[in-house]
Amino acid sequence: MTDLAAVKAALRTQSVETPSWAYGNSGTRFKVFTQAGVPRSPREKLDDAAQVHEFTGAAPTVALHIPWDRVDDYASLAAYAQERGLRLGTINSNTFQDDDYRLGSVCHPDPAVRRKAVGHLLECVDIMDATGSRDLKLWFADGTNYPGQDDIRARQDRLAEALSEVCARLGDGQRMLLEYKLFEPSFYTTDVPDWGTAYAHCLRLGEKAQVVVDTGHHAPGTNIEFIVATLLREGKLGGFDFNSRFYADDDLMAGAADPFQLFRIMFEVVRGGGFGPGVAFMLDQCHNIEAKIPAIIRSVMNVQEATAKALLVDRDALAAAQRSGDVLDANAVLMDAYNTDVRPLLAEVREELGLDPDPVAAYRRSGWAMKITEERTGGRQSGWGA
Ligand code: LRH
Ligand code: MN
Ligand code: MN
Repeated sequence: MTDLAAVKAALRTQSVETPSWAYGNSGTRFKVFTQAGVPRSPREKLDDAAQVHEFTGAAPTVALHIPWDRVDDYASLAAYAQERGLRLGTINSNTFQDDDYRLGSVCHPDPAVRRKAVGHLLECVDIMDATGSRDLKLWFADGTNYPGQDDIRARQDRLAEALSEVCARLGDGQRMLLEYKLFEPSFYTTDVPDWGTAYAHCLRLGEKAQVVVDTGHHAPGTNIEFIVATLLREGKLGGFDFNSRFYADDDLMAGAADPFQLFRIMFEVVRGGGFGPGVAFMLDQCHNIEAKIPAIIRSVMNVQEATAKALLVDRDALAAAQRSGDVLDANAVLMDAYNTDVRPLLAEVREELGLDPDPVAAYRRSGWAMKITEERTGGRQSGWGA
């Protein structure tokens, strides 16, 4: 039997970080569709993020991407966030939108380019000091397009050197989250293509370095929950970039393409003791054709629904079925939880927190969409294709 009060208590503690870039215009490499009322500055992105938090009660932090969210005074941006009931969250570095990085950034064959890239990463740590952020999230577009283009192994050595310099700069309580991605924008080799490579680097770097799993960064059919279970077992799962994919790195709403996969991932998180402050739940997605703020609210709710189902799994019954080798029963215990309609439970949790049980409807009624459409003109791109 699952203890419903404990499930509700756990759900009340869950928070999902939203990415600043999800509030801006974005698109594919074919077209960016601009929308009316999108933010023109980091402060306006925070205004929108505050709406997501107001209606979900579960999105108190906002991830920044540097230089997309570059400002003169990060402490005052943090104060602005705080006035809106938010905190600035993970700082995401960007070493992929500069002409100098054609052949890579921290893995580039030229030490001068590597120095520039490391300089940017160190600047990101300075920003963390000013914003009070705990996590630095590193994703590298580094790789090669053609066999023989560069020395695969030397590139790993350069990467290790850069990471250890940045790791050494981290203060107490700060962490480095290393993100992997199968391919793209490089097509032949990618310098951090998979969890094994990220894990190997993080293991050498020590306690402050953890792996981040972006759910859109795997080959089709990859068993992501196995990766999650393994990383948790090794104490190396730092967090998630949640989003959905059908084909490549689609960055669709979390839980939209495959809610069952999100449930299986969340079950391994719960099972592996990862439901706590050590594992960051973040969204990393873009909204190219749908309205952005309600899509982000929906994504937060999708993560909550997957979590609620994971928490509802009758772990004693599951263990008993597993012990007795009853394959069908064991599977049925898991499926019972997955097939439970948790929406009424989450509505109750929201009402107990003084929130509207239906965050999307409440947002729509609020008039915020109309207000920003009237007040904001000339909205910015998220950074993608900028
Ligand atoms: C790369 C990525 C990484 C970036 C973000 C904008 O595909 O997932 O996390 O920082 O997208
Ligand atoms: Mn990501
Ligand atoms: Mn991605």
